[in-house]
Amino acid sequence: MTETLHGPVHRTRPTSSADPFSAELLADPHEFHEALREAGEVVHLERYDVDAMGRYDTVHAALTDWQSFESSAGVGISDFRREPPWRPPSLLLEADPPHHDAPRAVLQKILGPRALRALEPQWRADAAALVDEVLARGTEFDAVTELAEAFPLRVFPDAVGLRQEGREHLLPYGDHLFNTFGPENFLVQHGAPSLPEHAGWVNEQCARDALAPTGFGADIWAATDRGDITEAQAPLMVRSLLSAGVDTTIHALGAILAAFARTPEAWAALRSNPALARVAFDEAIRLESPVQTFFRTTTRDVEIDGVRIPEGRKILMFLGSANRDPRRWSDPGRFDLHRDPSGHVGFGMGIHQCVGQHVARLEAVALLTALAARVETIEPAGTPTRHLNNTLRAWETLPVRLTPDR
Ligand code: OVM
Repeated sequence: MTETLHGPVHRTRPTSSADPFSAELLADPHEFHEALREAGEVVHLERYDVDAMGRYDTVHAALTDWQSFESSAGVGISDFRREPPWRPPSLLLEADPPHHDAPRAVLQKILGPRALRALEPQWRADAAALVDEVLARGTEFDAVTELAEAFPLRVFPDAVGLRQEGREHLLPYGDHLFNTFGPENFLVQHGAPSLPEHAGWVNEQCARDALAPTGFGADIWAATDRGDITEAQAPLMVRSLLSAGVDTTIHALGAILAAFARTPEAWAALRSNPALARVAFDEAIRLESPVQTFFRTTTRDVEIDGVRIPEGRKILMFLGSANRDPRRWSDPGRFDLHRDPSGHVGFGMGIHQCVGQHVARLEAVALLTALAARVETIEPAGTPTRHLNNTLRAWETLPVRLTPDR
């Protein structure tokens, strides 16, 4: 910003008439992301009268400044200060300190690396069993249903302690929830009629007596006995697991499998060094950013690159664009197991950074290790199709052909 005798000079921010929630841009966002990054640090999206950030440094800085860019007004386009939220706000995602801190600390422990070590042997065995079953049925199949969905659905609901009946509600609930962070477009309208049955089932599973005596759900309720959280908070925290823990990991696995299918040299590298599974997971999250966007809301007038953003503005953070910003990443569109993807914002950054990422990473490592031990090559067996969602980058189908080890 330049000071003059008349006071500060503010630049007007660049504008865009694009609709990032249109079918066209959801299916293929990369050119739009590039235009957004080139236009400037902050770009006005005329269509929704919100501001947007697409560069890595800008997105990273805003995500780590929760005092200026709050989550409590909702991380979707809807401003909770003006419109009532469609469900009680999440105590984690849609909260800020101080309210955010106790639920966060409790979940961080329950979902942390130390706690997950107890689950790891079983999850690795489950992954091996799944891969054996899939290969016994044939070598050409849809990797979305047979692997990316099948594995999380095999291990995660059990780990939470959910009953068997009704688990089919999990995916449509999550899909609709992630649509509702965007505008009320064709995707939200399509999902709205069946929402009550899915949300009804999900909410019922959050009660203490609906959950198994052991598992993540029971662990959350045990925290009420210690007084770490209240009994009113527990069901909403279980709801967070069921909201954020299913679709996200499924689409992350889809992203990984798609990346390997189109990058045979990466599969060969993983085969000769299975320890690359961890970096492959984070590199695929960077490359595909299963969660593409979240909003923040300014709590004060902020100035970025000479542009003043008033208090109370919704800012759309393009995580997927930041994760492919050539200012930060060399050859960003390449799936490269020899780069260091750490620092990607695919899990967010700062106090809200994904509390379930160790769960997701363990699921991915277990599945990839099981596949790498049994499968020589993985290749496309047809054209994959996109599943459109206002927030998630997802595959609808991912036809693959595997060559099993002889
Ligand atoms: C929650 C929640 C829901 C959706 C996503 C998310 C990515 C959290 O209910 O806490 O984080």
